[in-house]
Amino acid sequence: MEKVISEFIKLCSDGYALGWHERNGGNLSYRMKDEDVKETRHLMKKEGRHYDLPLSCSGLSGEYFLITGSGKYMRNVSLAPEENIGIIRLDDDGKGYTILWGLENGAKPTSEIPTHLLNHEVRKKVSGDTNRVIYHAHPANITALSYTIEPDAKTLTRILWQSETECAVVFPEGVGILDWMMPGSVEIGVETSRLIGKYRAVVWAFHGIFGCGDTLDEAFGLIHTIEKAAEIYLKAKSAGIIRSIKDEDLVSLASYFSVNLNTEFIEN
Ligand code: 2HA
Ligand code: ZN
Repeated sequence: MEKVISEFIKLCSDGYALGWHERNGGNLSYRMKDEDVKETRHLMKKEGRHYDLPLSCSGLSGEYFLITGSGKYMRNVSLAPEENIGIIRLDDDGKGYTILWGLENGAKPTSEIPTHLLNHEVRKKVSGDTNRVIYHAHPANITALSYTIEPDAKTLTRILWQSETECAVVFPEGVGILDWMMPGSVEIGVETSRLIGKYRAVVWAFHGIFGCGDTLDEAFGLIHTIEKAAEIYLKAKSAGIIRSIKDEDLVSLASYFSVNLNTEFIEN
């Protein structure tokens, strides 16, 4: 199996193993590098099925993506990659795409393709072309936590920073949160992409989380860290929290590890 495809499959299996992908929950996309396209070119059809998009992503025209399929189960990706994931190429005008490999038997890319593409478009720009991964998962703890707070990035970020010492270093910019919206819609994609320019992870209240990264490891590690912190918070909260990491400790951590802490979320 081509390296880029096997790394993509590994993330799908890892997320499933952690319980983040019940049924067809969650989805993943990877914006391919030239070398990835070269490595997989022999698998691609000259002409494939073409579909129009419900939006226009001119910032991604001509880009190739590895992407999970709509209605497909993450647990099945490693068993039959060509049925559950695929390679698509965005049209030169960014208004449609062609399936060049995989997604066999008439399958289509994930229903969350609006959010994936709009997020890629924003992250490609703000990262200076280094961001390649957009990942959506349904981890239980971060989703449960979204029932306990108002949908406010400062409230959410402070809880997470205080719940595990590494958090302020792993996501010093904080974590965004969107109130409930219709999944799969262009509107939720537009709103998520507005936040993902500032935060690399955005919680969808009562649903799950979107995260991004330059590499599959980075995107997965980010979600994993957030989910672990949410788990610790919920456990500590049910046991009874009597003290926590201080704001001055968060500031010292950021300085020690040379990261740019979002001081809007620091209290004093
Ligand atoms: O792919 O996770 O948000 C199923 C979903 C929709
Ligand atoms: Zn979802």
